Amino acid sequence: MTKNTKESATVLPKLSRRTFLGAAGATVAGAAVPWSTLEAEVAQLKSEGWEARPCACNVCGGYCGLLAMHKKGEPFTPQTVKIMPNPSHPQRGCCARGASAVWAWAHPLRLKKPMKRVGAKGEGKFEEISWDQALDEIAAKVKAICEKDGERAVAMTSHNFSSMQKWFGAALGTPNVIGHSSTCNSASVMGRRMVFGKGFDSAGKVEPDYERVKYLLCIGRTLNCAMGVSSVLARARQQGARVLFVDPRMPEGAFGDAEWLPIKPGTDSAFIYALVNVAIRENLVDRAFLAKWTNAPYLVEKDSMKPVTAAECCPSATDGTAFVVMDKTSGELRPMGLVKDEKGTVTGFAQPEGVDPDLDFTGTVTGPNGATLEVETAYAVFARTASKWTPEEASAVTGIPAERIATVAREFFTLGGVCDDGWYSSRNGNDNEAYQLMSALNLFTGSLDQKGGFVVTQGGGLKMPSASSSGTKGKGPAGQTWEIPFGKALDKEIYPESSGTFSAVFEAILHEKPYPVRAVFVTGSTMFHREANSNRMAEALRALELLVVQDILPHEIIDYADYVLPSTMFLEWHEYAGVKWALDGNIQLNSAGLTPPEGCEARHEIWQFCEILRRAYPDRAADRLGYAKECRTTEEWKAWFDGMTEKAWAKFIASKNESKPGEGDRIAAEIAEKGWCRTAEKKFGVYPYKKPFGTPTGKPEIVSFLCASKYRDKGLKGLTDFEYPKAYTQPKPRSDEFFLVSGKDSASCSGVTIFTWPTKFLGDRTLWMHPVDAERLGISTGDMIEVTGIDTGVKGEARVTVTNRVMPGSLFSHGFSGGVRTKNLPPEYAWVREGINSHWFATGFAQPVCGNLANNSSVRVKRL
Ligand SMILES: Nc1nc2c(c(=O)[nH]1)N[C@H]1C(S)=C(S)[C@@H](COP(=O)(O)OP(=O)(O)OC[C@H]3O[C@@H](n4cnc5c(=O)[nH]c(N)nc54)[C@H](O)[C@@H]3O)O[C@H]1N2
Ligand SMILES: Nc1nc2c(c(=O)[nH]1)N[C@H]1C(S)=C(S)[C@@H](COP(=O)(O)OP(=O)(O)OC[C@H]3O[C@@H](n4cnc5c(=O)[nH]c(N)nc54)[C@H](O)[C@@H]3O)O[C@H]1N2
Ligand code: SF4
Ligand SMILES: [Mo]
Repeated sequence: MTKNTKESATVLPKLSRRTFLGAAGATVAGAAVPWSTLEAEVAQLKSEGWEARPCACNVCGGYCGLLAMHKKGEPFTPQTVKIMPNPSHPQRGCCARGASAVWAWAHPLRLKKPMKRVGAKGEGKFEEISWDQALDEIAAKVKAICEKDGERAVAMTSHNFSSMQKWFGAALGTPNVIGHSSTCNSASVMGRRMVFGKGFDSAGKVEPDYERVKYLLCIGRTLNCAMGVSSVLARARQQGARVLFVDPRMPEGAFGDAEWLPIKPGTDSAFIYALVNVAIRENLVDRAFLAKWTNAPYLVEKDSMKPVTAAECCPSATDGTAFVVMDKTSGELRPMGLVKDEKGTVTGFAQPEGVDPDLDFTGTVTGPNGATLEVETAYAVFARTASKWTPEEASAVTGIPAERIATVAREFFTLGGVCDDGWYSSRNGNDNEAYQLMSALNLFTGSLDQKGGFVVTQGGGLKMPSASSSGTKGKGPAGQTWEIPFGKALDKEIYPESSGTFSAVFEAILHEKPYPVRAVFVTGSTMFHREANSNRMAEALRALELLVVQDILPHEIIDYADYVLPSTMFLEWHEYAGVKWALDGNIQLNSAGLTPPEGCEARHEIWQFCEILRRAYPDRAADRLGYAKECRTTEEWKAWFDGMTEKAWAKFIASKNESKPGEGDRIAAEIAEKGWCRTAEKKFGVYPYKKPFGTPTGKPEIVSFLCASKYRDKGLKGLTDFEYPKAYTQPKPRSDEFFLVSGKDSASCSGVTIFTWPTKFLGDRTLWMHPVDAERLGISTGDMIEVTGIDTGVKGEARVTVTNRVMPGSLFSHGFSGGVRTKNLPPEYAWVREGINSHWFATGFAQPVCGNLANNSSVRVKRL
């Protein structure tokens, strides 16, 4: 244990830029793995009688390409199965969690048999029961609940398994299959929706061109945890690309040649406005691009930002719904409309030739009936907001020195910067606005859909049999359709743009608002390490009539379950899928070929769902899913389910052959050979130049017309000035109060690996504190502190690591390390209880309109 010196208290780590890649940190260095050596290793193993089976890793849900090497003829054991990155794959899995998937598969704690709760809820006492008993009892309870309160009283949630849950939820007839997004990416989804529109808002749809980027700005985006992107980015770094992480803690990716800029939590908007402030003042923004290809010159009403339409001021326009610009050439207003096909789908732009839109117009326009409107351009709104945020003003809020902000702005704009549009974004309750700005920043540089810029990805174009729902329509694997009486999920009634706010279900359970929920199915989600405000969740779980958990390991959530169903994992599945993080469109095969280990009666989740539905409502299982009789054995199930998959695959291949002779055969051969295949090459320069985006204007928007038209009175404006987070009380600076922030690292910290040895030895269950704070409070590395939520009063204890990898005034904890309170655990796993779970202290605040949660909080600490 070392005492901190005054020097270490004030000096932040010095990071040299542009050193050799060899100096780059953890996973980014992973990218320096010589892939040819790996190819040679695979070839060598094959020559020794190993077979290479492709799989798509689902440990964090990224679907990176792996190879499961298996010694032919040997039973599957951790010794006879090696998990390796698939060397040729466009998104090669190269992180420690993927590699440890076999440990999770054969884990001593792997759930082996169905279990029924015998103790009190939360007590973690169970008896093992047969599959028949579990499925019959669950089916009977589901039926009773549906008869009493309707199908919508059954809700479901998961991390990555919504498509599995729809086999039950949609077929049963509940709209309440509600995912995890509000604790993960719903603010970044909403940010993209505001700027690029629907269809361009999911993770991976618009991306930095990581392979060619010259200057990448990552604001609260660590990359090194996420999805093999870092191995692609490493190629750009080898060419001298600069990477800058703006984060209250220094992520692993910022080792080596990248830079770290510590920022006070919740102040990202002020930082981004300041970058634009400098760029506008120094004439660095691409005004020509903004004027031609964004909604920047479009007129909006002053104050409300409501978009002005042709009907209001362009009497000659044929389309009254068109938006309006001031044409500099003619000095007149001109309509900017859209071309739509018979179905109403936007296919292009309808705007007069030769218009030169004025970016800066502000003034009064007169409507057909003589009424006048005070208007300005969207650009004027943005520029005015940004004008307040001089580097000095932003510095006072963000804690970043003003001169650094100015330098970053200049570098970003002159070196062809791209701002990552982010992913995990559930932090401070002002995140929608910050993520809107992260995407919008890329419009000011004009790099949209250009090589090395911010681009639209291609997509693989594969559809497999599934059950799904859209509005009030359910759809089955063979095209069956049915009515779902309540089309809208309950979170959407409260948060209209939600992409999954499960905390709304807690309210429905506890207060029957907007209506009661009595049963919940949790498929593969730790819940307690996912959802902010653990006490509120525990209270809701206790109030349920039925909680069913389908998992592979005994997480804290199972302690509250009435039934626990041992489930399969990706190494045991057979499926075709897309590749998430690549510019080209690709398809891959996930088929490691493993079966559950000896003594484990795990069954496929969709089988479990089909069986519960068949036992409760045999007609719905038969009519909607084509599941008329029980697939009793795993073999029968595989014949039915995998058979359906293979039939759909054969149809896909045939259709490809039909559209281009030989194309389907090429795809089939490449999948068989290497486990993945490119189906569409990325074409640059398409959006918005040749095809419109999904926004109201069809162009990327610097002021969101969706929000300005629909949500300005509901809490989300077209553009929002920086506001301090409402989710928690601001901690007092230089006191015993802190922001508590969290995130991930590359070695561990996903719920899947919580109980594995790498997490025991590499997982960090301490709280990071900056040396200046530690010195003021007399705390040293290894000391135990008490942590109290300022807004929740909840208490916890953790050891401290004193490090200047976190900024003064903030504490950092790893999201999935520590604070696991599962009762049902042998003593040798007691280490998982060490430390805190940051969700204990969080308020559970959800943003209006998109329902994004704040996982950050503020806490008070005391040395014990
Ligand atoms: N090891 C590991 N890797 C994973 C996962 C995992 O569980 N474990 N999960 C996967 C999933 S589901 C996701 S969504 C991706 C997410 O991957 P990323 O989107 O790259 O995000 P995180 O790694 O969560 O990092 C979030 C960062 O935000 C910082 N932060 C917190 N508050 C603020 C703030 O107010 N402002 C700023 N600027 N920064 C802030 C945190 O310190 C943290 O470093 O990772 C994936 N990869
Ligand atoms: N403090 C803090 N909280 C966070 C985050 C953070 O950075 N900090 N990150 C947030 C983010 S981005 C996300 S996405 C959420 C994720 O939080 P979770 O939804 O909990 O997701 P995972 O951590 O992936 O946990 C996966 C769960 O599925 C189980 N499982 C694994 N494979 C299978 C399978 O094949 N079948 C079944 N049935 N079960 C399986 C695992 O045992 C585990 O219980 O957490 C959020 N919470
Ligand atoms: S980043 Fe790691 S854990 Fe996530 S999918 Fe890729 S290999 Fe698996
Ligand atoms: Mo996530």
